[in-house]
Amino acid sequence: MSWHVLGAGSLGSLWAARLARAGVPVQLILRSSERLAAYRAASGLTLIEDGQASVYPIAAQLPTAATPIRRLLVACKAYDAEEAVAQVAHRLQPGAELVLLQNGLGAQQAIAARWPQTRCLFVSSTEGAYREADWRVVFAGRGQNWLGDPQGGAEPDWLQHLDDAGIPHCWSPDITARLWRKLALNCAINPLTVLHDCRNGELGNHHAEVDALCAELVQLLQANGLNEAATGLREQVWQVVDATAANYSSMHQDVRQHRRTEVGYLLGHACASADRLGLALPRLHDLHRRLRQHLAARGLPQD
Ligand code: NAD
Ligand code: KPL
Repeated sequence: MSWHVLGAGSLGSLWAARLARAGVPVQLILRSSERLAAYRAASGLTLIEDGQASVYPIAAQLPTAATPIRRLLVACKAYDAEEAVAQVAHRLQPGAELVLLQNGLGAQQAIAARWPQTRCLFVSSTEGAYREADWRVVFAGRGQNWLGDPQGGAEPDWLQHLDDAGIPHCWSPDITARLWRKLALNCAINPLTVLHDCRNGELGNHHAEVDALCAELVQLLQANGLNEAATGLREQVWQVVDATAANYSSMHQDVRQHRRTEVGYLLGHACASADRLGLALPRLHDLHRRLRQHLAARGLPQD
């Protein structure tokens, strides 16, 4: 059975190239005939690993193609994911599997609720990739992919494809908690690096601010019934800050390159969840307000 990959950006290309070279059938779904023509002119996807470039002439099609979809890897940004799935929804077979690669939370739940006849699996990835140019992706950081079924279903047998393709993966029995923990880490680190215009390591100069955010994020996780995900959050935040001290966070890079951020699915999701639970988290709300102001001042979307 073919994998359809929706979103031939950084992570979508990284997954597609590795699956294709392992002999797993893959089809890319590109958003327009212009993009399809440009892709065909480039003769395929180029993946650069350890400085070595290889071209993968993976088949590509439009959302309007006639073939049915049974397994769809959704590799768009969180803010594009639902609309992108809507464009191929008429092709989804009953019981089709959607593998959702989005960071943060909110997009995955919206997709699962809108297409209840599908099985949605969520992924939390710490692999790193970026687009050097159209159809050229650099594999920038080895990591892990945690996959899980938020409904508690069993591991799919196609995890074997990921083994064959050398895509690191681990089945997570509580993927939603894992995504919440990553969201909390991102909320404690990323917005402050944007507002202070600093590398992760420089957050050491704002220790009290980070600690206070961690305390509210722990309250939020606990209020969501995620006691385990709340445990040791502050310590892990400082570990990540140390381990990535020289790096700029992904949100900082987005803002610097004038790209839309995924704030609505990180801090926005956290604040909306607190509001729904009637939980007062003034520092998190203040951070969200300051970040949105910062984005608006630069002409970037606030959600
Ligand atoms: P990206 O911007 O590089 O790629 C997204 C792709 O989706 C783009 O090529 C875009 O054109 C395409 N797209 C958007 N709408 C579409 C549509 N309607 N039809 C077809 N294609 C469409 O994004 P990315 O960096 O690969 O990130 C994807 C998700 O993975 C994000 O939620 C991100 O936070 C998460 N993530 C990324 C990395 C990374 O290193 N890049 C690491 C971990 C998690
Ligand atoms: O995931 C990250 C990001 O930059 O998005 C880290 C490195 C954990 C910082 O929050």
